[in-house]
Amino acid sequence: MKLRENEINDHNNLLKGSHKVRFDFLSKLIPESESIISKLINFQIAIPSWALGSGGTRFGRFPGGGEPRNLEEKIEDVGLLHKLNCSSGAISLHIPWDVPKDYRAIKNLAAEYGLRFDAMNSNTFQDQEEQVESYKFGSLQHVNKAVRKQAIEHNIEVIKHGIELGSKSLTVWLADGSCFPGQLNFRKAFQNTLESLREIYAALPDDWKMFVEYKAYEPNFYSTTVGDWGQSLLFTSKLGPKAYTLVDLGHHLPNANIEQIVSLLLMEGKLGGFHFNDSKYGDDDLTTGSIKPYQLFLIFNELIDGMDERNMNHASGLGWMIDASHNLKDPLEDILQSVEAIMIAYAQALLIDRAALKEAQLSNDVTSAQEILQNAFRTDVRALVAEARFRSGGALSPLKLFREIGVRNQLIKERGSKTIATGL
Ligand code: AOS
Ligand code: ZN
Ligand code: ZN
Ligand code: ZN
Repeated sequence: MKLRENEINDHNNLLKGSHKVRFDFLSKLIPESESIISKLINFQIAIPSWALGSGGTRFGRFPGGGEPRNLEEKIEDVGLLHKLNCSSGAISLHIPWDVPKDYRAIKNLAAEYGLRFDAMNSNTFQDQEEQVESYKFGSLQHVNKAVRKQAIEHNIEVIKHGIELGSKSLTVWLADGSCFPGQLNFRKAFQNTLESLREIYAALPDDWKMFVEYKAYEPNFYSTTVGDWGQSLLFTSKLGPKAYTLVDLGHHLPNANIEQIVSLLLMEGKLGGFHFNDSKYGDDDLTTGSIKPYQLFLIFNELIDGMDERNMNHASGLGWMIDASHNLKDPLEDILQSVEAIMIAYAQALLIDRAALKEAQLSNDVTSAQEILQNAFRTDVRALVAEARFRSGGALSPLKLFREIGVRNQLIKERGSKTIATGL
């Protein structure tokens, strides 16, 4: 579905008055508001193709209807989100769920919506129908060379699709690991994985990056071969300068200090990017910022601190992606909320008085350091984020407009109520 000509304008005209009151107040409080707005305008977040439909739990799936039935409709959905918030200008594809039939047509369609292709994702965590070897006991780590070869070839295939579409990176997430002590020789599993990754790395074009995503557990519950940032960093360091570690916020053991991990990876020049989401217990893939907004803010604090003058947009080479799965909410509404939460955290982190924070750190003034961070975090910056969106031609309240015009009902009318997007 497409928005009608004046839909955003009409919506904005209704909200403009009250928005202006809040924005004027805020811009008086924040002298650097103009520079923050221009940074927000430039910041884009990639939407994963697999988050456009409802996910599921191990126990059930409750699709809401109108889900995209193919790659074209997925691009259409992200295009709609981007029209509404002007901050979702990229899509991250997954092979084999999103194999393009006609590269040129897909590229043109994405361009029409102002979308670029972020990291390509390979899938060696499931067996596909036509597949010869099984990944039941792992893929790149497998004891059997034939299985490893199949998984390597799949990844190279994914790179090829990505080259055709203009993507510049491959994300490798492995489900490899073991469920019971004794099942696996850890060192052999690591070495096999490294050797396999090396072959994939060798197929990367010069201007490409490989992101190695880590995850503490699940689907394997005893050991995971790329289980934490240490293991990922070990792989990416051995692989070379085109390999980076990817941080999915839900992939840590409980209470891990993710902002510290981010700061050190950045320091080492090995931070590849993010899969933004939120979690209470594990890889919950909940809406970004729905559980731990302060953590998200602290991550952005480290990013701004560590990236100095480097622009925090796609030109930085970092992958700013969402990885989510929705069991209850409308997936598109959920993504709008996630993008909003990321923009808010970024804007709040831009408010931090860095000179004062440095001063407090150097004088061991713990109380002031906390005050400085929390002053920024407790500032309601929503009017700044809305202003950035407004200036880019987006909706002052994307979620409100999404509901006002009944997007979901229109999608159900167009696509049917029983559609289930390919994905998790
Ligand atoms: C799995 O837990 C990882 O987060 C993956 O990044 C992602 O969910 C997957 O590649 C999508 O299928
Ligand atoms: Zn992920
Ligand atoms: Zn995950
Ligand atoms: Zn996740």
